[in-house]
Amino acid sequence: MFCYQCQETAGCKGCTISGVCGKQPDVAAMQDLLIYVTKGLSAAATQLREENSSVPAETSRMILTNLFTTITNANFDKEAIISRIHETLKRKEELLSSVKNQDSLPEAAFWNGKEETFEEKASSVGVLSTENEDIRSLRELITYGLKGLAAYAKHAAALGKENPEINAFLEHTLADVLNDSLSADDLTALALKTGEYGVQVMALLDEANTQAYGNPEITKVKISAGNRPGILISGHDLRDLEMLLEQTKDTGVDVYTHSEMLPAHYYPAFKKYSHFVGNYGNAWWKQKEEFESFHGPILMTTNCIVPPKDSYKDRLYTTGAAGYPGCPHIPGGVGETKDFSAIIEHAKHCQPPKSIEEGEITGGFAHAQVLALADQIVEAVTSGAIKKFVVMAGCDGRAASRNYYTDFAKALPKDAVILTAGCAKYKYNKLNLGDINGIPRVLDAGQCNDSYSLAVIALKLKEVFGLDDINQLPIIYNIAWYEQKAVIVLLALLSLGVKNIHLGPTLPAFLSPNVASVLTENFGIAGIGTVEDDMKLFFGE
Ligand code: FS2
Ligand code: SF4
Repeated sequence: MFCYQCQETAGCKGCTISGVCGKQPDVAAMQDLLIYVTKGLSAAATQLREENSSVPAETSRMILTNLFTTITNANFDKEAIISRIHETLKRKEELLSSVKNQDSLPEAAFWNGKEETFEEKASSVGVLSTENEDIRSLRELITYGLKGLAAYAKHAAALGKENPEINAFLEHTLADVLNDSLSADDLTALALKTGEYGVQVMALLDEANTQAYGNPEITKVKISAGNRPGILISGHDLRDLEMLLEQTKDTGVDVYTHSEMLPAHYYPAFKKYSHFVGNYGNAWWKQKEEFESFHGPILMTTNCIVPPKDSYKDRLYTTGAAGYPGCPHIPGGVGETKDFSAIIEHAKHCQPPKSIEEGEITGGFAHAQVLALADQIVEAVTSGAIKKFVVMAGCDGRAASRNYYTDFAKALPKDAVILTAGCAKYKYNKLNLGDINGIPRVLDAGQCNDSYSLAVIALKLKEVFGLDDINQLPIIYNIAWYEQKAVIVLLALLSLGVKNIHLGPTLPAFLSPNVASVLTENFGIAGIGTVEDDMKLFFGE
């Protein structure tokens, strides 16, 4: 196997024996093949569009789910991935039969094989099948960006928001990754174009979320546990949460959020559920301890799954693109109501969660809430009470080097405000960093996709202060990344013209030295140093 798509890749180079995330070589091989056949399906779909034929929405949804399935620690279930390969090949054959001009299609659009050939084929279509390291780097940068884009598009689709233009771009670009005639310059341009669509997809998801559930508002979320049995819901899918909350009403079972589901509490629509009691635990990587002490069933709606311990594996359920062998998967596509009755029954026979923390955390600072506070914020900036904003969005992870972000948050001058989104926040959202004239020093916009809100806020501030360039704002970008949704967020920020983003705790292994240089020269992308050095760099202190 060879995989280097996430920040935790072995030795900052690549996982070759097994994944640091727990992915085994046989699963890695099937993911490689799933990506390959999805590229083939995308090429056939793209050619059909070029011939002015329509592509069924179901095909685009299949492509989104396939990509999401291969995101870091989303799906470890080999059988489920194999069955997706079969379905994709079948769909591709159907599409191919309508394609008139097949001359320009890549080999992937024609390949088909029996299951016994899957492994052999997988060994020739993985990341290393592109020999030139710069072309490989750019192809993977684009592919990972598209995986993140697909995840967000899938969440929007679950709420009835689909944009055929975004799907067509995704499919066209995924097919282009196989196009040998594209030069490094062409691929660099395509990566930036992917970022533009990243902005669009995050806007689409923002619209889907806020139209369905209202605009996030300042909210205090309890982090202690109650005394009734509970279900813990993790991941990012708000539609799944809504269905679970509806089905758990009056059952005597409480619902808690975990990790990236925390921001659900900020939406007005979820506040009407009295059994939606709070958030349990921290970022994804602490789940081994926290799922054990939760005592009740856990529903993973997306990544990030850590291979479960036997002590709670029988309480782990998956849905959507997520999967783990031996753990029940709750089915349901766009527009369908999922049946969570098995999880609810399970919860009734479990002990209540053990409280592991006390108190509350505050969040809900997505764009509408921040813009409602705009006068207060502008006044604080003008008076000098707030001197800098520091965007610390992104992901958390298990590397000890990520303690940098806790130390960095603590070391910040008292007139700096952190803007955050994503699970990166768990490194500092319980530090009680105080407020500036009533404005909390940690403003949590929501999930990683709500980094869109941070961009909207920055663009608004640029307008209010009458600046020509977003980079003239007193904003520092110190972003933590882990998986491929962070890649689309990064490309989206680059497409908006944001410069000098610091990315840590390490730069992506998939950036070849030449591609990294291009990003440094054109966008000022850099890594992180020590907290002390970075304080001097950013604040001159
Ligand atoms: Fe965190 Fe994991 Fe949000 Fe990532 S919970 S690293 O999926 O997308 O962020
Ligand atoms: Fe390794 Fe990350 Fe790939 Fe898992 S997703 S195999 S940890 S590079």
